[in-house]
Amino acid sequence: MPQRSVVAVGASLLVASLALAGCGTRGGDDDGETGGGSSDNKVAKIGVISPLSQDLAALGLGIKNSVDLAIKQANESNAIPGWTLELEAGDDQASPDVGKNAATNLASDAEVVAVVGTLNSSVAQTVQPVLASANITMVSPANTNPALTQGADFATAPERAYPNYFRTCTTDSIQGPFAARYVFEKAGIKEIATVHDKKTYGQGLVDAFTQEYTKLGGKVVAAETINPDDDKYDAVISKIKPSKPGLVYYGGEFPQAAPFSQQMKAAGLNVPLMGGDGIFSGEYLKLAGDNASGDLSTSVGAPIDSLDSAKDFVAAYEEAGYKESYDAYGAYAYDAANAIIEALKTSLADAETAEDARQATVEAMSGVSFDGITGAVAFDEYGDTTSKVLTVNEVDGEEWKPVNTEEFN
Ligand code: ABU
Repeated sequence: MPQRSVVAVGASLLVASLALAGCGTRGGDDDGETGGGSSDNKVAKIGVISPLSQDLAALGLGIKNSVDLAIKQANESNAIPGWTLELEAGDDQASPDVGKNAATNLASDAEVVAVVGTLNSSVAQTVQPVLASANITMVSPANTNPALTQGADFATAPERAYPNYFRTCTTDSIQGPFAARYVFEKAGIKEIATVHDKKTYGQGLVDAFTQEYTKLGGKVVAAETINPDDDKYDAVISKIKPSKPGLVYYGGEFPQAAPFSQQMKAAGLNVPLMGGDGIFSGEYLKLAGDNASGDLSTSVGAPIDSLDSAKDFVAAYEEAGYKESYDAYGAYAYDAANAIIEALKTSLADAETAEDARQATVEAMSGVSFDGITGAVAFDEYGDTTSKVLTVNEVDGEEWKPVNTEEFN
């Protein structure tokens, strides 16, 4: 689970063997990590689009590192004979415009056949059409807004939005109600306030939570928004406080949620802040401070460190010596990369070039099905994961402690 400390780093035999495997290959990604494989091989690149800088970099770097690990392991095992896979990472800075440029750059590289990303649903909205028009497969480990797969009318008339888009995380149509049921039924909190950051993810998550919570009989006593560029929230907190909510449900990410929680408590609004997977990061713990104990988040899937299936990934990630934690989405990014690699085993088999294999990769993705480290990896008719497991986590001192893991029905 995300903790305050970064995953331990260290030199290792694995890294040494990977470095040897990389001798004689061309390239590697732009930060000098090697791809492995044979020098006679053709090259196919898997792109990453995620925030590698700015305030969501902790999550974005965990995604990039985990894809890097999957690529290195595939090359080491010669998973696709005749081909060497390389990573090409683009920094979207969590900005839709920057993300669109990163997608355009990757699409113009004929060796790019698929992309893992994005982190932010709002960034996915600008990246999806660019990659779709280039027939490049896109697999997000983190986007949870339902419209990305099922279209704007996802609640009433779902329709596949893009044939090339898939995700290994569940959606907010499940995450919001899952959180609402926990708050109303398990925590017994019958009156809450909501706050969101007006972004695609935050607003959609609060809408999904509110719909289920009120259906259950809960009352929303205040509904406010913040500006994500602000860092002082006193005005919003003073509007919420007199309504005496038992919890504040926050839609958005940790860089704003953590100071919001801290400022709530400082203003005497001593109730838990609860958010979605966008606050489930070790960075939340660092930023929210000592009074965050009791705050809650949901996260997609079961806790990674509780899964036997993820033990080898956790060990290999630590062995590889990445500076940053795999954090909330690393395991899902690793499964996303391996889903792409499974599809590439089919699409690259008879391809002359990576570009030739783009459309065949999109088509092969629908048939991908394997036991990933997060559970079964497969996609439904919209490109959504078939997994509906989520976890509620509670801040307990210096860590997020899982308190309830369940499959959503
Ligand atoms: N799923 C949480 C953060 C990423 C997003 O915008 O969907």
